[in-house]
Amino acid sequence: MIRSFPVLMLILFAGLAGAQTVSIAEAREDLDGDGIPDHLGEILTIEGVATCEGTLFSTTGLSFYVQDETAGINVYAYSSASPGAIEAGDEWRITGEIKQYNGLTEISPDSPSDFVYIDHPGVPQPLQLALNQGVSESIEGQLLALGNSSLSQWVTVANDPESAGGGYNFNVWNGQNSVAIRVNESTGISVSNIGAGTRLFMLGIGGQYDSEPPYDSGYQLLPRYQTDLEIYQPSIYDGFHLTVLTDNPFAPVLGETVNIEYGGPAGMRFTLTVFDRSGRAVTHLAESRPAGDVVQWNGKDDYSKILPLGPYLVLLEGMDTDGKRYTTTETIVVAAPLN
Ligand SMILES: [Ca+2]
Ligand SMILES: [Ca+2]
Repeated sequence: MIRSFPVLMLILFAGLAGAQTVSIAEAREDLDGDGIPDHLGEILTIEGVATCEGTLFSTTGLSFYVQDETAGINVYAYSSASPGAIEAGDEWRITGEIKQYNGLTEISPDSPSDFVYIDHPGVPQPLQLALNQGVSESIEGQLLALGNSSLSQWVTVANDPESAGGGYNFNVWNGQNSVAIRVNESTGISVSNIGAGTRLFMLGIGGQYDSEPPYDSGYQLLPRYQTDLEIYQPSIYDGFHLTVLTDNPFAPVLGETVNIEYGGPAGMRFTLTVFDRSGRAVTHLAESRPAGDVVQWNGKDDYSKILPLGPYLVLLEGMDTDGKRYTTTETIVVAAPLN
């Protein structure tokens, strides 16, 4: 009897404290991998820093994102649950039901008392996406940087923004990976100066809109502010050209890569293909892309196999706005490591 008393007290205190406080990664977890949060329908408490204002992604209530060191999550609530102004950089303790909306994991408070202000540590540094990396489940809900200004590694807009359901959609090329961008009208961001070929450094929150199980696609980047779309105008020679920027020969077996720059006049579309000595196309580095770019080639073919040693021909084809075709080539040698 005596020994059980502290246990009973603990249970009582846990009850008084309300829902269990968990890390955001734990609130989001999907250990059985079915694409549905394991804690769906449960009431949990998290603590996180807001990466935008509380109403930024909603015209009627609250929709914003918070993150801790483990992960990020969407906070979604009716305006009746709002505790007042929520500023970017505020840290809050938030209690709510774990929900999912088109693949997006949410925590949904239902009264102002579900929010407890903690502090104002400021907006955390964005997570830098690597070249060729896209948005994925583990980084959904987090503030992300796409394109790296310190490396002059921009992303290129693939198509003109299209108006769709309260916002605009377009895609950008991050190296070989096409990333969907969703500009929500509620943010007030204008896309009038964005078009196919615009080069950008971007910030935004990892989002998802996928209407069908298993909710493993439809990832998007959600810019928050006009300044999250930083237009970059590098001084690239605008004559039709193809240049190998890094060491050639290179040794892919050592993890070496080669950077290839191409470009030409405004409006031209570019296709960049690597051929082996027998004239077989082994990899496609760019297909009808707008605007010049720098691509990184890892010496692998389209099936991610490292190619045999030897010379390879890189062919750049440009198609101008009148349908006139231009071509030029460079030779790149896949080599063995020196020893
Ligand atoms: Ca699950
Ligand atoms: Ca998701």
